[in-house]
Amino acid sequence: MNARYDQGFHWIGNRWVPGAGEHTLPMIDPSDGQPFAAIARGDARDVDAAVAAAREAFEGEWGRASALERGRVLMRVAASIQEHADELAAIESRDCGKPLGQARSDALACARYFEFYGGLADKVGGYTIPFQAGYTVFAEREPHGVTGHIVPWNYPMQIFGRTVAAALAAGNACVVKPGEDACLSLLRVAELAAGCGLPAGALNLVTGLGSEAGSALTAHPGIDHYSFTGSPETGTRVAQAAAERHVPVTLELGGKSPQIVFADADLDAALPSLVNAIVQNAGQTCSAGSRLLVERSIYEPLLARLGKAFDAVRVGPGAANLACGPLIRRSQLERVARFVEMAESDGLRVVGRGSIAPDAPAGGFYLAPVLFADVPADHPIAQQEIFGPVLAAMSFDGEDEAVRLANATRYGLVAGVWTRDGARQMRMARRLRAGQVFINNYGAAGGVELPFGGVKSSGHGREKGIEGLLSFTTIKTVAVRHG
Ligand code: TXE
Repeated sequence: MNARYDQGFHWIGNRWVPGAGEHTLPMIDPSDGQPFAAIARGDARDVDAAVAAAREAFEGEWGRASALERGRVLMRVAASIQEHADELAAIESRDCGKPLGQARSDALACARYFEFYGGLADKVGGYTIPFQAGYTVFAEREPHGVTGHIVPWNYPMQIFGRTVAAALAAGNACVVKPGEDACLSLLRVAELAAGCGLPAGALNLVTGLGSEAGSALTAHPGIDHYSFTGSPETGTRVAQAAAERHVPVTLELGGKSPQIVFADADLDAALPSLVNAIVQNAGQTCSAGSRLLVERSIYEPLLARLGKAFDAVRVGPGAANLACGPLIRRSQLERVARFVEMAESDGLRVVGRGSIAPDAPAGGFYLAPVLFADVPADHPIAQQEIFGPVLAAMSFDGEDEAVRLANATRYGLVAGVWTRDGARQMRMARRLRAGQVFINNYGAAGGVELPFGGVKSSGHGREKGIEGLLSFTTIKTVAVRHG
């Protein structure tokens, strides 16, 4: 069969499989609003087939593979993704609208996850436990079995890499429901993985809508663990469905992350990072630095510099590789535009605004990045995850107020602190309620090795780093009485 990743097929048991329902969904290019490819519109029957294939792999060749063998396969997958980075970047850039350079970084990050977890596969073990005389007791790490992965559209390759590579390294077989707005790169990566010797059924992708394929996956009795990245509302539904069967869930639900700048900070170092943290991927980043808290004595001078930097941001099609691309879909553009209009009609001060390149196609989902100043802490643009290039700035006096403002949202994913004062760095790190705190940097260049996840409505459980692999294992205690 001459089927390919962009022609409306699922990937099940290392084969392109048409959807049981014979329906497809058009893929829309965010840069011009035009359909350019199709994915299968999966339903419960497709999910059934994928779970059955995964179960067979888990009980068969993949489940029996040694940790060393699993690691070697994943390392080959990493090399293959790296070799195909340009091709994958082109797919991802068109699918998501992200600038080509960002898409290439995402492909390399995906490769790095496979490399990291491939290397880790045979290095994470259990332990023995001192117990009563005549016993030997050990705790062994086991895979959950068949893991369900619900991946969004904003960073398909990165989020797929960080959950799927970790799950496979731990010995699970995976069923992935990627985001319906952007998922073509993942179908291609799955095909590449098969070419690297990943056995049939170890990795399956069922495409389609969240309300159809997604909810069929969360209701399926054959799934032993879920990882979900997306909105808190959908995360709640996923967790509720999993709770019906007492299946563990890892949830990464986004944020409203603060960047906190003290008067003693190295502003030359901070400035590009403050802009990039909200403009990257058009602000559609779970860890976007979407709130800016600035110590009062440098508030106006810093805003003046930032305003100029925002003014200089150009927005255009992914292929043009400007600083900022379009938003993912028309409804997301409308949602972000509503926040901007609300802030403007509430009289919030605009300090800087980028511009859309004059030759950007008319049908694309473009929005110029904008910096608002003097935003009240309880304003919706300071509280809600906008998921667009909108930065809300406010001033503070002293550490206590900075901490209070920083912690005053429902989220707690990431926080950034800019200060030269070492003791303050440590105090702030302790007091901020977030899963990651970055001091004098933001995001640590992706940080494949660094445990990542949230507190409060940002979710629970950890991905990335060694913790990410542990999330895909469970402990079995074996007590041997030998006298
Ligand atoms: O998210 P959803 P949407 C946030 C961001 C954004 C908002 C809405 O604020 O503006 O969410 O985006 C699948 N059962 N984030 O609507 O619905 C869906 O198909 C099972 C933050 O795209 O959470 C997709 O694969 N699955 C975020 C995934 O869930 C379901 C990334 C995410 O979709 C489902 C994305 C269901 N009933 C959005 N309904 C982050 N943390 O980075 C949907 N899905």
